[in-house]
Amino acid sequence: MQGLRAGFVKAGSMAFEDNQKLLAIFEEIADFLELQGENIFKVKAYQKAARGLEGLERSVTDLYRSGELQSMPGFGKALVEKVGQFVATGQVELHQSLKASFPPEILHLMDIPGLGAKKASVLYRELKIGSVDALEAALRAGLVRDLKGFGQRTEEKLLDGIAQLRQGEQRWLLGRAQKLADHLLTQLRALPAVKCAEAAGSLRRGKETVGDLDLLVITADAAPVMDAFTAMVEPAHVLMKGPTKSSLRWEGRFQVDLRCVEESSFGAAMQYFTGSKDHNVVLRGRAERLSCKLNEYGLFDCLGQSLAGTDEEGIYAGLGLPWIAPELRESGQEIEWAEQGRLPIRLQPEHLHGNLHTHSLWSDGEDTLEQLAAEAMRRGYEYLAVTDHSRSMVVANGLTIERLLDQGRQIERLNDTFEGKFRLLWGSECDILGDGSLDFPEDILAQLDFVVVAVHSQFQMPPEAMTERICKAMGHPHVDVLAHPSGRILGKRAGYQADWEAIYATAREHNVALEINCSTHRLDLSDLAARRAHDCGCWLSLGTDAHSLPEFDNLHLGVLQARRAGIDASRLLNGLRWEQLQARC
Ligand code: DGT
Ligand code: CA
Ligand code: CA
Repeated sequence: MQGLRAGFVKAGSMAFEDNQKLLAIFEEIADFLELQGENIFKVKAYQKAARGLEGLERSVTDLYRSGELQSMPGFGKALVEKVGQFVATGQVELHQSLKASFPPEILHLMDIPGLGAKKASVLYRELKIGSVDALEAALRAGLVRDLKGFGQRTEEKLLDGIAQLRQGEQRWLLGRAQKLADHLLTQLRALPAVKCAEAAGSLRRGKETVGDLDLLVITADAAPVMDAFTAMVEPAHVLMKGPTKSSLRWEGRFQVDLRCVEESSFGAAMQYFTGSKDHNVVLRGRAERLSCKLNEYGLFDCLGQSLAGTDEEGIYAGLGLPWIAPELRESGQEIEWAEQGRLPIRLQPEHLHGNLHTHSLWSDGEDTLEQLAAEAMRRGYEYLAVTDHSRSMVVANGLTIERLLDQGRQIERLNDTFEGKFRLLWGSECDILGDGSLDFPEDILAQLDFVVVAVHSQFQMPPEAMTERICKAMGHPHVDVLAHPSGRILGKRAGYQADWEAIYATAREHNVALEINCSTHRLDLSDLAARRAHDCGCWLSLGTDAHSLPEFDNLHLGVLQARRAGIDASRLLNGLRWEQLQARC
């Protein structure tokens, strides 16, 4: 049994590593092609394939060998051939040749917030800039501001961006950190000496980015666990190996801490290492006022007798508090809520009855309407809104009016086959144009079941104009949701400047819900902004923005952000049952 289990784990983790490797290669090919000024559709094909790999549970190597890959959406002949090269040699020829034709660090340039491929390629062509350091030197020497399309403002923004990059370089997006944590925990749980393995730290709190992983294991025999853990990376990447604590750098960059604890103090350790620091400081102060002592081993009375430690509930109970969900342990305000019995209901995925932001093959998604509906039903949803892009989004294959109407007819036919058990909503993610008008005329929008509006262009407007633009868009009679309201891309692009209080007030006035976009890269609105919107009386909506079926899973990232914001299902559009939603929209 043990052997079988270990074998399974090995296969599972190899799938993870293979898929991640090829995913990185495809992403780099896309970046290189973009840098070369290649056709955007070619670039998108590689980005799409990379996204496909992200959600894959099986090894891409197995799928290739069994011939199943060929029938997967997004994997045309040319891509399958590249996968074949990867399976045979661990490399992709196109990737190798592209890489050889550029300086080794050039892609890192595009990690600078505010610097896309277009500008990076100008920098390379005109000034032979091929690394972040070289760009910084050129900016400081005043060489960049004279390039066409740059100027002094861009120079300042790029310097800012470089500073941000250096600061944020070490933090990973929550979705990515979770995948790594799952991978490591699976391997740890398979060790005979391990009774239980869990992640604590900011990951457990569901924070949008994670500085390092804090893993905890219950074991009576730490030595083999430390050996197995530190063997997961090359020796050079082991930062520290102690009897019960080790640290390593995953991919040479991202720190992972592992601590072994005894069962009798597991709850205390989970509490302590989940943090946040601020939350812990308040709890410790509370313990002191009760003449107790709280640390990572337990809660102790003044004589040093243990009062609690095995589980977290015991620690909180010993301090006279109900258990506080990890996502709320941030500011200290949650302790007041706990004391007053006002803790929010912890949102659960089962509280949600539908997905309200998805893309199909009709625009830039990977699945047919039938596939989207089947996936939604499999997940127990009552409804799903198909919200493909509108006509201005040419790069995303946005729908013309004619195609939109065609799609509507197809959705109607499909709905007939569901016999009322499930409902596809005919929707649109309709662009908000520069002047606040919408990309489809009102008589068209009036026909749709569900209208999501979003800004996808002219991000740099002055704040007053941006506020007016968004508020005007929300004032159109058929709008249901403002998608990814702030426009931020985590680690890459700050949200646009606007008067958020005015936007929340307008959203409330027009009964437009604000989205918590669940994409790993967005999580927009942020937890704090969502809370503020909630306090201003707005409704919210969790939208996966899924472009492929595995991305339906991103909903759980949105659930975590909603929990952090203290928002329960009663103020979420997709917390409504179908009849209620129908009555509202
Ligand atoms: P991160 O890794 O920057 O995303 O954030 P955290 O919260 O995971 O922080 P980390 O990894 O430095 O530490 C994990 C938890 O351990 C932290 O949330 C609370 C606890 N902790 C660490 N250092 C201290 C400390 O000096 N005092 C207290 N009370 N708790 C600490
Ligand atoms: Ca951490
Ligand atoms: Ca840590």
